[in-house]
Amino acid sequence: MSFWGQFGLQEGVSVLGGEVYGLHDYAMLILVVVFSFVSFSMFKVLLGSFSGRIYLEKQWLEVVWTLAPFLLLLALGLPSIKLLYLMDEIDIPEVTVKVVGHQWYWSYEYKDFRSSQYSYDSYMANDSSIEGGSYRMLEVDNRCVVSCLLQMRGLITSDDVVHSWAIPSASIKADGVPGRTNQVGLCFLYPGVFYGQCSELCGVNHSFMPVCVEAVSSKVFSEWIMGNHNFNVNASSGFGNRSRSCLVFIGDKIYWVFYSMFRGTYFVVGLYFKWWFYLLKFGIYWPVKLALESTFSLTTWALNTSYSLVVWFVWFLSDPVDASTSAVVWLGGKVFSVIRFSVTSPVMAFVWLTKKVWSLTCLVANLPFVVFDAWMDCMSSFSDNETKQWVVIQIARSSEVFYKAMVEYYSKK
Ligand SMILES: [Cu+2]
Repeated sequence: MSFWGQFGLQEGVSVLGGEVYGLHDYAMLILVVVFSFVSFSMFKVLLGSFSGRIYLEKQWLEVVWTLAPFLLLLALGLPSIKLLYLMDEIDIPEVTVKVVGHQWYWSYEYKDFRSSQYSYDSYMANDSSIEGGSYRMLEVDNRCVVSCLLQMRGLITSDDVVHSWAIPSASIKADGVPGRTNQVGLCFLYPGVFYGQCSELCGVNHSFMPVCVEAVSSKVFSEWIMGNHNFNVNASSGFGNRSRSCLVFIGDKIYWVFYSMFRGTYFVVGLYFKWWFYLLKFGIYWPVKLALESTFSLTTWALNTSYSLVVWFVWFLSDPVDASTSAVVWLGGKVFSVIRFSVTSPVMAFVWLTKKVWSLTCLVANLPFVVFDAWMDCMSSFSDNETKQWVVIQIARSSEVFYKAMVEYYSKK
């Protein structure tokens, strides 16, 4: 540990890594509070007089020291369990990379594409081959390439003994067991190179089989994967050896020109209408509506009240007796009108009072639920909604880029 930044976990670089990082901070917060309270109590007891004549029995104290640990355990346990299940859940992955542990290297296989495969071995890089900026004993000759912000899945298995594929910054640690497959989600938030090591004692060279993942954009990734695949296309599959006549080729070109023109016009017209729609909606409609609805009544009320107060204060300065008398009479009038209301129409007054009491009771009764609800809500995830929205949008965009590249590639075959 050379820097303060290495005191906690490594910063989360994947969707789940970020969540785990948040859970760690959240748990630490509770831990610090508990530790402070317990150490304070211990010092208090040790430095005290060792006599407890006052606290012989206290019901509310027993309730508190039963409920508080229960709530703390709930606060620690619930988000942790939720995250545990989330980490196991992998939504339909676009690409799968199979990770196979060997004594003592890793190999990566990409086999998601039709009749095609691509695999390679990844050995630790020699000290002599390491350039400035890379890490000794962590760098490899062939990195595992993944796409950032794309739903990817890692299937981890082993060829000989139990290994463990681990990348701490992405909160990934999955055992590679011979004859079994473990699955992890790989959804890195940004491009970069992320390091890890085999985390299961697997023999003499256990320390010398690092994990090195290079996350690239989905465009670069799709180009890389298409460029490297060894396509075993057979003639019957419909791909490949398709000869096209010149006429079909010209027809395709004409179709493409008309289609592009149509798409372009559609886009421009759509943009024009959208422009006016959003201008009217957010530029005129909403500001006017908000100004009229929420601020008008409040502003007039506040202005009226402050104006009358200022007038009264000026009056008070010039003629204190008169102003005070008038204020007392005004207040008396208010009180009198309340009394008169309850005396002349007791049923109405009773109904009004009951309504008020009922609504206040409801508010007080609902408060614990509201607080609990808000608490559960903030515990359920450690990244804010804007971040989540951004991630979802970026994943959708990356998937689109990836699919387009794939469709383009196959249409050329
Ligand atoms: Cu190993």
